[in-house]
Amino acid sequence: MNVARRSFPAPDGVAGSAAPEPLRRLLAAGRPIVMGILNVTPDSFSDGGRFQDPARAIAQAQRMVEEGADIIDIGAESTRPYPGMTPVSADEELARLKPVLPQVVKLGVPVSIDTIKAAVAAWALGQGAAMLNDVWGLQRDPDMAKFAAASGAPIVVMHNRDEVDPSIDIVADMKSFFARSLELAAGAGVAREAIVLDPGIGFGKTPEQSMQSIARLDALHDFGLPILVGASRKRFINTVVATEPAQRMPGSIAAHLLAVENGAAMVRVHDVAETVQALRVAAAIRGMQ
Ligand code: HH2
Repeated sequence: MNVARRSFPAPDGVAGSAAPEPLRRLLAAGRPIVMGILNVTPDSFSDGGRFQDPARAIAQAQRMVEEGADIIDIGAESTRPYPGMTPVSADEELARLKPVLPQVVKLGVPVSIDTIKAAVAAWALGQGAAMLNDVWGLQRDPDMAKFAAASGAPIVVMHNRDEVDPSIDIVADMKSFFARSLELAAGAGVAREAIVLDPGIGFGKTPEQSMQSIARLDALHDFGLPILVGASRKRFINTVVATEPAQRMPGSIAAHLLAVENGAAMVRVHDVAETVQALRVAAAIRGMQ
């Protein structure tokens, strides 16, 4: 492994310098970007219910900013990659976001909106959110690609599957999924430079496939786009060391450090201070080589 090899800004073929703001500015920092997770949901797998109260949610966002988060990713529908998620209507999602998102925007760091619904994305960008995060990679809501194109906002395109299939090569599956997403994006007029790819750790994958996604992240560099990895507190960690979600911060950090070593430009995390410290120490040691 060699962190210097693929850290952003990458030398060739990666569309960082032409990316729309705030992605261009974030990538230009030349260090891994930390996205702090804010779930204003009753049922998220690790922090469900903790930040349903708007005042607590805003305080958590403020805390993550103070701890070094570069972006705050707000989600109001649990996308939990486990059985038992409850889909919510756009109205319910908006009702959860309204008392929180505009206040988080005021904190001064870019806000991304974690939604698969174009209507929710549109509202959020209207309130000052700066980035889209679609855990179905433009392949669920047919209006998402059109909206992303019209807004010009950067968008995270995440790999997902309806069914887990332990027999498939998950990296090959991801590559064909992303090829389809990029086709949809191009067809709707989304600039390629606006796109960030995400292997979707835990989504439609066995724990082994989630780990392979990080171990073989290199394969995604063929697309020449920045990569986001979100391993925070996910279930694959429990298969290595039996733990409840709240106990998985060390495993999450290990996964994110390896993801960055393998070329991730961004990591999506619950534990911002700890992750920032780990990334800085890893970079400082790399700097001694
Ligand atoms: N993971 C979750 C939600 N959104 N978005 C991206 N781009 N990548 C991810 O890996 C990802 C995501 C699931 O984690 P969390 O938000 O903590 O839980 P929940 O979806 O249950 O709210």
